[in-house]
Amino acid sequence: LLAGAAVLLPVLAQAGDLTVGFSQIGSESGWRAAETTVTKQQAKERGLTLKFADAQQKQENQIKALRGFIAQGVDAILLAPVVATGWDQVLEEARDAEIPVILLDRTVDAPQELYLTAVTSDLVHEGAVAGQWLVDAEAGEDCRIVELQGTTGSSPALDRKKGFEQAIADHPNLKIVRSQTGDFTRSQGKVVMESFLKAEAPGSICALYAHNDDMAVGAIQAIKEAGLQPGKDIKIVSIDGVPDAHLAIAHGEMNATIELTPNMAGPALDALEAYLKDGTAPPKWIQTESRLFTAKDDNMAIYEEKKTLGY
Ligand code: GZL
Repeated sequence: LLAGAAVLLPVLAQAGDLTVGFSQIGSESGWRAAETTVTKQQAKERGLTLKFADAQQKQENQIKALRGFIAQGVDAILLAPVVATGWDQVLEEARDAEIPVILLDRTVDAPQELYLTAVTSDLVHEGAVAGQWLVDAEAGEDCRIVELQGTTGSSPALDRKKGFEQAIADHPNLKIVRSQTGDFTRSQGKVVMESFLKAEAPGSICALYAHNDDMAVGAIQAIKEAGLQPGKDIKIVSIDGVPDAHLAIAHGEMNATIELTPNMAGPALDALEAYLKDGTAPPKWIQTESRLFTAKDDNMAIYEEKKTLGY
């Protein structure tokens, strides 16, 4: 019995002993809130101690949080980087302290050796799927598009724009006539959509491409207040697959969304535990899957199921 305990305890203790610092961007969108919920659940299930820091979407707060985690001597750091640049210095400090950093849902323009792995979707592909959906929906008809971009300088805003533009490049009937950041929030999505509607001749906007559902939901409000029918007068394609996007599609007020899983922490913590256990180095990119949802799907059933997941 004693021999058995001698073997089991160190393994159990190892999992239970781990302390992981998590620098989260904020709670700017329903998807972000779900990612936080799932990450806390994943840590709890694994017996990890998670130190959580909300940066209210400010990079300086994330850098401060990372320095705090380093000073505390955490075993590892999870970082959802609000923007892509400005991380080299603090990531070097983590490396010098031999604390592995794993990126969640966004990437950074820093040398790959400064982080263990990045767990993200293929953000360019998401933009391309959105663009291809509109190419198919318009089938050659002229369509003037407005675009609500995500947070300026963030990898999803850069890559989702790039993918969408690549997908429509060979279709001159599709043209982006206005493009501005709504910072991934409902409130800003509404404000910027109002400005688009005021700036453009009535009835001249054919479609909205929003880099996330929260901005699309805000824009839907603005479109209704302008006396137009979202999903019909203005087609709407977006990304995340939050419950309210499925509800809007079920009501005919939105046309398509590309699902982003909120569970980035599962693959991240699997890779971390393997690395800490026996030095197994994960690939620098662990890709999560994306899936297109349209009116053809049972959006009410998906809404009911997803709204229990902490969005
Ligand atoms: C994308 C992620 C984005 C979500 C938004 O990977 O970083 O951030 O699409 C969130 O909802 O604000």
